[in-house]
Amino acid sequence: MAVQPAKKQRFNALALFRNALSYHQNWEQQWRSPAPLDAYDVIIVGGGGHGLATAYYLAKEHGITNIAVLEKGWIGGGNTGRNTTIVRSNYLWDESAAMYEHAMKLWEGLTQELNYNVMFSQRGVLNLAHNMTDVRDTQRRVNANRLNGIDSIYLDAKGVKKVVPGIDLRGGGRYPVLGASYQPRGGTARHDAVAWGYARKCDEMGVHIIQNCKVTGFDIEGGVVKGVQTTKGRIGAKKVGLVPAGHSSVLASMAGFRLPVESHPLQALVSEPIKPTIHNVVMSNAVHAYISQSDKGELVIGAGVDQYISYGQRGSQHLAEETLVAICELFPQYKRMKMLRQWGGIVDVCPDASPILTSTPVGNMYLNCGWGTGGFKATPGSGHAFAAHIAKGEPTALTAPFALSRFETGFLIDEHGAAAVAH
Ligand code: FAD
Ligand code: PYC
Repeated sequence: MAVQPAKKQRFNALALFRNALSYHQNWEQQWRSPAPLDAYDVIIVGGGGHGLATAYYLAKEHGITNIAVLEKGWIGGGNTGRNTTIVRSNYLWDESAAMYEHAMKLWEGLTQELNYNVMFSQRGVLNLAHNMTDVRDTQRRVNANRLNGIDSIYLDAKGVKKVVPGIDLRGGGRYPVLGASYQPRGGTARHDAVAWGYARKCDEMGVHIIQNCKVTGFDIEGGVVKGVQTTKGRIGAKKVGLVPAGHSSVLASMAGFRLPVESHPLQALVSEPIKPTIHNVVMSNAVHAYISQSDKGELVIGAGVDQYISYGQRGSQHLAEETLVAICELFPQYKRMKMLRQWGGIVDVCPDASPILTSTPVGNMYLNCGWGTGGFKATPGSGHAFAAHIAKGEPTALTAPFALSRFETGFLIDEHGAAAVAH
């Protein structure tokens, strides 16, 4: 089928009508599927949100358009399409606040930037506190957020009830709600639209998106990367950016270095759809559960990570059960709801629960990984910052604190508290 440049695609009512009558047979592709060239200026490995965003900002802000994004499956089919879409920037340390708030500001204009509705919904995110230690930790984090100009508020129990009327503050006796951090600008976005929006813009600027193309090795000469081996053959590259989420240690090992990451399954579930009942995102680290409601009406519920290491994209049954029991203690009205679907993704977690954005021991090879349970919210900021790092060939103010060397120097950025998902 002839491939149209995505640039020509414009929304108009007539096109909608015509496509409806033709049963969508003539819909133009949003991005092309080109055969790989012999070589590119930059190859990005991993066609998730972070990889596509990196390619987009490389093209848009650094004028590098001779780029291929290589994806072993289909774009957005990894954690981008498996996450529970929570976006917030209320992290403890200055380095993280800078990165996640940078992302938040980009989220706030992303639909316009991409001309693609990513359904960013700033419905507010609460992180509950269930005991005095939680309360003190939460207040400390709220204070740190405010010093960084982030819209974080501490709510006492009455304040929580006002924002989330459906919550049972007794928490079934096990998890009484004493307070919460509240970020009104936090919320949710449509995860796969983020991948599609970036992909369409990348295509418009000439970036090649190559799906079903697994990277199986690297050509390294004199300590400098020269190309990648793939299931579609060898492809040369001046620079390579690795953005493989749950497979970062696999790719690092192909390139001959080791990472301090562990790969864990993380699961989520959705219920049958119901009318709107919960209007914000409620998370509890202590309970190991969080909940929001999708625009389709499904309750979107997530758990903590499975403690074992695995590449199986599914979560274990006992965690799902514990999570649902805890959710029903906080929201007893959901006890008779039926769950429709359950799935998992593999998250690469660093010892300090912060990501790695770094140059690597291999020349011209760069790595962006380790976002663990919380990278979706960072997608635009991570792509933007990583693109600048790759273009300049050296750390930027945003990426420097997240270098691999921090595990040697000890300058860790401990965000286990703010991660808000047990791991
Ligand atoms: P991915 O979309 O996984 O992209 C990486 C891509 O690399 C994949 O498509 C993969 O196929 C590809 N790849 C890997 N190896 C190769 C290779 N050898 N060759 C070619 N391609 C390769 N974060 C939040 O902020 N909020 C949330 O609410 C949230 N909920 C989550 C819920 C679940 C159940 C899970 C699993 C994760 C959740 N996360 C959340 C985390 C978030 O999804 C990830 O941190 C983020 O999506 C990672 O982004 P990515 O785009 O890099 O990943
Ligand atoms: O980091 O906010 C988060 C998150 C929510 C669900 C999974 N991760």
